[in-house]
Amino acid sequence: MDHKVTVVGAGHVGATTVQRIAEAELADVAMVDVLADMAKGKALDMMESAPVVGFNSRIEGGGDYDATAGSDVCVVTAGLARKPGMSRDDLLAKNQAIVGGVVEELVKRSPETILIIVTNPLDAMCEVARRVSGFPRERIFGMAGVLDAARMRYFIAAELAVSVEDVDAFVLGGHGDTMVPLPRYATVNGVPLPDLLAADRIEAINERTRKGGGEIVGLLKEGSAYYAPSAAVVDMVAAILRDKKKILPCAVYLQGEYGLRDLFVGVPAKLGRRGVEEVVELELDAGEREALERSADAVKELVEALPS
Ligand code: TXD
Repeated sequence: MDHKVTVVGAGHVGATTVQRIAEAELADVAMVDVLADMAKGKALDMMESAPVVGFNSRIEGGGDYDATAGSDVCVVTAGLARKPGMSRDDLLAKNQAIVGGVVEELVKRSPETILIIVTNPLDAMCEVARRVSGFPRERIFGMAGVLDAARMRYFIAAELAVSVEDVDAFVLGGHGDTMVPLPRYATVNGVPLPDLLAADRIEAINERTRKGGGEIVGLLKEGSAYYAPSAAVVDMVAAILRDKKKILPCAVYLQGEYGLRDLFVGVPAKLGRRGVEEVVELELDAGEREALERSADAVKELVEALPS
């Protein structure tokens, strides 16, 4: 393959991401986990599916970071997942140590890579990775908005009984209960959502979107969502490797956009071969702006809780 992607964490999100990348023949993949044999076993199992599924990507699994050298993109999913009743924020300290250590190993071997952070609490883990890597914001950002928007798109499509392919939506802000669904910018085949659905139904969709992660956690009992999260990661990886210039909501280190500075917050970003090539500033009304500021405050609080 022309490209190489590393995925750290061979758990639910990581392994499913690797499977999706390989099956789409986007790149060869190195899959690393502290549980080295588990990563090796999953990689071998996936390679044994290749003759049947018909893909030529190579997958190498294990615990050794040398296999990650020269990666175009590195995806960090290593960490602990939420358990029922546990907030994303409870994960802060534990995952800070894990993500910091992982990023250090990755950037040593792939100094030019693009880092996509997935581990929760997402926005704070992006900051941990930024500090450790010293990367410019073009090459370090987080996955959350594509997932949150995908959930919103699905809920809209189900409510209106239309194809998911016809539905677009944006969700801004931090990846937590304060995220900001933007129904004004949601469309069904170009028609704005508020023209199609009553305000109380829209608010119900917003609320279900905000609580989308928790809904899955509550049902699974153990672990958290991974099919939609891995699909969202692969959307971003494909946009980068194929230089699509696709506009996707990502957690980006803002430098004055949306009136926010030195903070990772979910905003629409143009993804291409250089990573985040542009931050797209949507016009927000007073209520949306206030919600985004509240969400940014929640991220700031978490980041300030990080021991430096
Ligand atoms: O929208 C989003 N950003 C998210 C985030 C959507 C879904 C999941 N989200 C978060 O991703 C979740 O809250 C977790 O923090 C991560 C990974 O979730 P996943 O469901 O994949 O968790 P698993 O199955 O427990 O997998 C984590 C793996 C597991 O195999 C551990 O052995 C490994 O991480 N792990 C490590 N690998 C390498 N190095 C270190 N230090 C390490 N520590 C744990």
